[in-house]
Amino acid sequence: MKQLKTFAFFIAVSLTNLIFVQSARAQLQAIPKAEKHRIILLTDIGGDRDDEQSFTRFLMYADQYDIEGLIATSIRIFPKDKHRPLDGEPQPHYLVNFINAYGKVRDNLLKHSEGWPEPEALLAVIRKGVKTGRDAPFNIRTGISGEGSGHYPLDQLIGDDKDTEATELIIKVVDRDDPRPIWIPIWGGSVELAQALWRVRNDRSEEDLKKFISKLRVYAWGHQDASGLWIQENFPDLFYIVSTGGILYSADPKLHSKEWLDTHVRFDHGPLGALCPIRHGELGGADSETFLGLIPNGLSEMEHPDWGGWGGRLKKQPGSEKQWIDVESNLDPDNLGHTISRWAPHFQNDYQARLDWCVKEFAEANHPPQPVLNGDTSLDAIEITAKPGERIELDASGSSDIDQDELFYTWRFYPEAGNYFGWIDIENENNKSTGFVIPKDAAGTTLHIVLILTDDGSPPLTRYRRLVIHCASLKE
Ligand SMILES: [Ca+2]
Ligand SMILES: [Ca+2]
Repeated sequence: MKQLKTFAFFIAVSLTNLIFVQSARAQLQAIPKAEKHRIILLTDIGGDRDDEQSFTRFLMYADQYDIEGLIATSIRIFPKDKHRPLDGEPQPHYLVNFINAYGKVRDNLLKHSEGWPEPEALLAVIRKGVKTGRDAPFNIRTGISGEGSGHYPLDQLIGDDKDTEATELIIKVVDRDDPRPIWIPIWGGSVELAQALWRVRNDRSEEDLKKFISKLRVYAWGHQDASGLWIQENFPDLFYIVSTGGILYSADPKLHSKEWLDTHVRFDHGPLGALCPIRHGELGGADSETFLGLIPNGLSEMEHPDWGGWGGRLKKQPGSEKQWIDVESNLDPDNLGHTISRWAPHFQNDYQARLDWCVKEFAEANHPPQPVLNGDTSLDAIEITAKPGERIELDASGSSDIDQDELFYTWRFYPEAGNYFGWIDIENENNKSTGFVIPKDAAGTTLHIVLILTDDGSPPLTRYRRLVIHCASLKE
């Protein structure tokens, strides 16, 4: 009887624990599937350590988007680098190694948020691209090769008998019955995308090609072989960003030093962080700009590359409605990437917290706050129309933090994202609720106001909300 009682007690305690764990789980933050961005990544990982640094960060946000393809593309041939293969062969085993390390920390990540994919699901979408012979000086901004070929001639890479497992995956994923577009961050060359587009244009009607293209959103770090320019010339209606910034370009060097990387990523943060290499003595991560904007944070709206956010701020290529380039590229070529690195204190803290999630319990780590804008709890931008002279109310009541941290509010006019050239004075910009009056001379312009919500956890974490105000012209 005593044994039975003990057993009953054990069952009761176990059930209580189970219920407690489940209710704690139910509160964990999760991005609804319909709001996640779909991604096929093209990376020349194995050729440049930047891709390994960026892939570490990419996996640390695997709960924030749907990864539907991971394509290892041709590495660049560096004749002087004795540590790397020299023939340009793609290196998919790097992807495997990083995903296996991710698999070892996934159980702990699941204590902090929901939606982390099984490592097997990621391994299943790895594909190998084609060797392109990238070896010569190449103008990453214009896509025009310098001396030498820069790659094998394009007709040796694109055409009727050039399909690969990688190009077939791209087509299959785009054809999938899912209304969401597919984002394609490109960290090296783009031949696999070019061949997929060639195949669809060759085999399908003009209407079906249009439909296919309308689902794609490309964000390339530079033109790293001749196929990028070929794609832009042959498919001018394709949404295509080319940027050559760096995410930490103008950031405080302390945020990307070897010491930062060693302290917050490489040591004592589990096997995935331990795989992240040092590059040129620090954390680079230029390729990371191609996906930072896809992390839902209330600021970035990558369907509007000119709005600015963690993915940078871009402008339309002159003469194009669909192709985007860096804002500063013609004005100040030395300051590329500032539109991203202005947010570096926020996204570096965010990355640091996620590395903590690999090894710490929920109560020992920080988690981002959840902002509310004028009663709206989503992370979407709110767009309204208002008249000059009208008062706009700004209210972050209901904003919360899953760790019960104290919250700090900053309301900021974001002039670069709109087209009003005056200034907006927001009253008491650090109050939870405030407002401002639309100036008379803002008639016909668009204003962007951003709520920056930061908690007092360690490290402090930030989320945002954006209010876009279309000011009516005075005649209306
Ligand atoms: Ca790369
Ligand atoms: Ca928090």
